[in-house]
Amino acid sequence: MQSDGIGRSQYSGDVSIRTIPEGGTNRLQDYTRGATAPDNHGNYTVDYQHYELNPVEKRPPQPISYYIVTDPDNTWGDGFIFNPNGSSENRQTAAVDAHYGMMKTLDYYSEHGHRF
Ligand SMILES: [Ca+2]
Repeated sequence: MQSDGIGRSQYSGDVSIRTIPEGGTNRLQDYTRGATAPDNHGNYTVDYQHYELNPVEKRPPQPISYYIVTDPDNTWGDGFIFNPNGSSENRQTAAVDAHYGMMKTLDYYSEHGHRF
């Protein structure tokens, strides 16, 4: 399954973003661009905020856990400047910019003869 969400980005205004519905919510995952492995179905955007440091290699920090950004109503972010202490909606705004930037970057390379 697939869907198109509304992203309220900080840098590009309101944009259409590709998402995948799953389990009553939506994953910030593009079903048309990027990875094609059977369990991936396209590139996704993750939040590393709550990563844990690998105890053996604390320099540089190595993210060892993350979660894919999800949203129940498929409208993402608040469009305001990112605030690290902001609301979950505001955190989504940063994810929208990352996800939309990935979409546009892959489109650029595709249009210029590169394949991904
Ligand atoms: Ca929402």
